[in-house]
Amino acid sequence: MNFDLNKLGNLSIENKRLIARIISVVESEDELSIEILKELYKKTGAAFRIGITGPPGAGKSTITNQISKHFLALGKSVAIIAVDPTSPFSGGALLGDRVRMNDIGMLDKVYIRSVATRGSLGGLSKKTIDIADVFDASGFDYIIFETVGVGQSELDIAKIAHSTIVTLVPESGDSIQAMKAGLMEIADMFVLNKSDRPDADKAFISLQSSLQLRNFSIEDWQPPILKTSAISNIGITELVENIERHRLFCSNNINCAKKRSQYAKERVINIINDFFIKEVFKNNSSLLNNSIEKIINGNLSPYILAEQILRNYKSNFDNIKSNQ
Ligand SMILES: Nc1nc2c(ncn2[C@@H]2O[C@H](COP(=O)(O)OP(=O)(O)OP(=O)(O)O)[C@@H](O)[C@H]2O)c(=O)[nH]1
Ligand SMILES: [Mg+2]
Repeated sequence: MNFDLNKLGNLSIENKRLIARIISVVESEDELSIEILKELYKKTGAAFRIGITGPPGAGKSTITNQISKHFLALGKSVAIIAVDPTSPFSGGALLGDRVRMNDIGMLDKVYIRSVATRGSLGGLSKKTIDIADVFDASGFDYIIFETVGVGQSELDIAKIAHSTIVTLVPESGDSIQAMKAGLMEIADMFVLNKSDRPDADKAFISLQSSLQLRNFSIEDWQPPILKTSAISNIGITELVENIERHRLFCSNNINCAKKRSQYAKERVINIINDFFIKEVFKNNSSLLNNSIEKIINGNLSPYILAEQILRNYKSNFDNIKSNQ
């Protein structure tokens, strides 16, 4: 793959062809992608990143669509990353009634992209974060991540989003109480969507009482619960107001700052992990593959094999060093 790094100077939200080209290099995880990511990082930092998660069919795409329209009306630009291969954004819909974003997808100030994470270790893939950097460097004002609330990716979303919205629906009434502790903790705000449906008030009270069980300190942001009926654009203005209120709160808050530095550290560690694993197995994948049978049969301890692989890696590394 080749790419002229000088072209990065032309990166802008108007240049969708260039954005698409860069994303495809980033997705390929070619060595070139690292050069590109290193170079464009200096242009990042201005975009505000919003994560929307929740159970399948809760209305995440409908909400994404509505808040995007809201931002567009203010003259802002929006990049949307649908983190899920079955997302309607990718066209691979499982459910017939999924919302499609065609009405905003064609606009100049909108870029929609889906990313597959299934099969990648640890939920949200590295690619998702890298693609967000591409959008950020291109100058998008908002980046919205939609992730379906299944598995690890919903919890990871909080690491890359400045504001995380957890979407629930009245029917999730009982499951609100049983909601995973993790999900409770990542929410900067709860959206009770489809509040046009019966039982919305009951679900609201149930969510409110589960939240009251949590202890907030004075420095903590208190996640509001917002009722929306996204399909009719009801409650969307309040939602956007709360996103902006949270943004302002976090711009000057010690806990938000701590969270950000923790995640930045994690990102570096993940990059090193990835790099290290690749390096270690450059010359050792056959040793691993050929020894698996012995491990299964109880003839070789996985610890011994791991040590052997690391020793090989180290002696290879020492050889390279002494030849330099
Ligand atoms: N009654 C009602 N229906 C809604 C509302 N918001 C969305 N829907 C409908 O719920 C269905 C699912 O909406 P989506 O926005 O696709 O939900 P999603 O959470 O993105 O779904 P997945 O991506 O499949 O997890 C669609 O038929 C929407 O029209 C609402 O406020 N009230
Ligand atoms: Mg969706």
